[in-house]
Amino acid sequence: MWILDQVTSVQETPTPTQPRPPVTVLRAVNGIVAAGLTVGVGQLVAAVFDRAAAPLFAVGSAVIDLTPKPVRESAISTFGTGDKTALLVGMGVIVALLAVLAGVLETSRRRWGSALFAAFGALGVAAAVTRPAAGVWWFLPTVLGVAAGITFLRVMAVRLDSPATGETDSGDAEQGPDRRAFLLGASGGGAAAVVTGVAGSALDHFFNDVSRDRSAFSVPRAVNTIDQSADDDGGATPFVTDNSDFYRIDTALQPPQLTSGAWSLRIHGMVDREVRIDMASLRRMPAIEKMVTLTCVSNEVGGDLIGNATWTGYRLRDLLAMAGPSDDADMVLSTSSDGFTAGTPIEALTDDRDSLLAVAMNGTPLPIEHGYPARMVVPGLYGYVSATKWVVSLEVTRFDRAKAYWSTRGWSEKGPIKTSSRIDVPRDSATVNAGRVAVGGVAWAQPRGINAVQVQVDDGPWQSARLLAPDNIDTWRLWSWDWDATSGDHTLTVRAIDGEGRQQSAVVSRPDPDGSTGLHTIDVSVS
Ligand SMILES: Nc1nc2c(c(=O)[nH]1)N[C@H]1C(S)=C(S)[C@@H](COP(=O)(O)O)O[C@H]1N2
Ligand SMILES: [Mo]
Repeated sequence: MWILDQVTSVQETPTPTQPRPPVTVLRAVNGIVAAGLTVGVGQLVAAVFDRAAAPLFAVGSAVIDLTPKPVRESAISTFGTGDKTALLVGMGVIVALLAVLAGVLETSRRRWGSALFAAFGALGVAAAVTRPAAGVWWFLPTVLGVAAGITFLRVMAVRLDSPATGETDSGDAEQGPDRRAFLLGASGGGAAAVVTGVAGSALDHFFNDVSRDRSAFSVPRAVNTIDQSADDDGGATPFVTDNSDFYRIDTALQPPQLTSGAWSLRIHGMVDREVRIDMASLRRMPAIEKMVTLTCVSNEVGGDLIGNATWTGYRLRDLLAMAGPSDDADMVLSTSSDGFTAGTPIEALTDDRDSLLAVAMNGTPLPIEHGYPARMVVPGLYGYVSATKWVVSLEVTRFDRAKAYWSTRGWSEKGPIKTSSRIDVPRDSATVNAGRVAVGGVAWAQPRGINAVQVQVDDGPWQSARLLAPDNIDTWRLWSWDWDATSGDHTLTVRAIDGEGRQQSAVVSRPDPDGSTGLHTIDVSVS
C-alpha cells in the first residue's frame, strides 16, 4: 500500500519539461563549486602576500620537493620541460576528484565533505608554512579559502536536503530538493570562484609581475668583446641557442618574480666581513661577457637539456673577494629567492674560469624563467651544483657543513660535466638517399674543450669528423661529417675526445647520481 502510494504520487507529479539530474549529481556539483571557491579565494588572498602562498601552488611546490628521485627522473624524461604543466594538470584532476567525493559525502547530517576539505586544508597550510621562503602570513590564503569552501559546501548541502518550499501540503519528500534554488546558489558560487580566481591572478600580475621591470632593465656594457661568429656551415644545431629555445629546468612551479630594485645579494658565512650588494652597486663594477654552455645533470645520452648562450655579468671572484672568504672554506652555498640551493666548490668560483653572476643572456635581460634579475653561470659544472637562478645569497661554507637541494635528494655533491656528444642530423630512424649524407651534431666537455669527434658506421672504423669554429673550452663544439651512405639499414655512433685527450666513456649509466654516460647512436635507413 505504502509502495503503491509512492508510485501513485510519483505518477501524479507533473512531468518536468527536462529530465532532472539526480541529487548525487547535484552534490558532486556542490563539491566542485566549493573547491573552486576555495582555490579562487586562496588565489585572491595569496596575491596580496606571495603567489607561492596560494594553496595549490604551495602543495604543488611541496610535491616537487618531496618527489622521489626516480619519479622526478621519469617525469623529466616523459614530459621534459613540460613537467610542471603535467604536475598542474595532474593536481587539477586529483582536486576535482576529491571535490566530487567531498560533495557527495556532505549531507545536512554528515559533515564528511567538510571534514575532507578541512583535512586537505591542513595539508595546504602545512605545505605553505614550510616553504623555504614562507612568511608568517602564508597560512592565511589556504585558511580563508577553505573557510569559504566549507561554508558554501555546508549551506548548499543543507539546501539539498530540505524539501522544496511552497509545496508542503502533500508529497513534499518525493519532490526532492528545490533544484532551482540549488542551481541558483551553485551558479552564484561558481561565478564567485571565477571572479576571485581572475581577480587573484590580476592582482598577482599587478603586484608581482616583473616583466615591466625586466623591459626597463638595461643590459650593462661589457668591458670585453667576444667573437660571436660561428661556423654554422654543416652545423645541424645553431651554435648559440635562442633564449626561447633554451632548455629550462628548475623546481619552481612558476618562476619567482623579483624586481631588480628588490633584489640584493648577501655574501656571508665564513668571510671576513658580510656584504650585501644591490643592483645599483653591482652595476658600478666592470661587466664581462662570456659564452658558456649550460648542461643539466638529468640529460640522457642524446638528450636536449643543454644550451649555449652569451652571458653578461660580473665575476663572482671579485664579488666574493669583497667579503674575504676564509681559507678553510671549500664550498659556496648559493640560495635562490624561492629557497633552492646549490653547493659549488669555491675554487670554481674564484679561479680564472670567470664564473659569473649573470644579468643578461644573449644580449637581453635574463628571461624571468632563466633567473631574472641575476643568476650564477659556472663553466664546467652541471646546473644543479652551480647555476642558481634568482640568486639572493652566497654562503661561504664547507661541504662537511652544508648540504644543497639535490645533494640531500640522492645526487652527487660535486657535479663536473662529463664528456658527451650527440648526433642531430640525420634524425634517429630517418630515411635518407644513398650517396653523400651530411651527419652533424654537438660535442661538449666544458671546461676541458673538445679535441676530436669521431663517427662510426655499424661496426666499421672510427672516422674523424670536422670540428667547426669557434673552439671554446667552456662551450659545446659543433661537428660535421660527410657520410658516403650505402643502401640498407645502418647504425651511426658518435664519440668525443676531450681537450685532455680522454675519450668519452662508452659505459652506459643513468643520469643519477652524477650525469649519464654512454655513446649516442641513431638508426638510419638508406634507400
Ligand atoms: N633557483 C633555481 N635555480 C636553478 C635550479 C632550480 O631548480 N632553482 N635548477 C638548476 C638546474 S638543475 C639547472 S640544469 C639549471 C638550468 O638552467 P636554465 O633553466 O636556465 O637552463 O638551473 C639551475 N638553477
Ligand atoms: Mo639540472
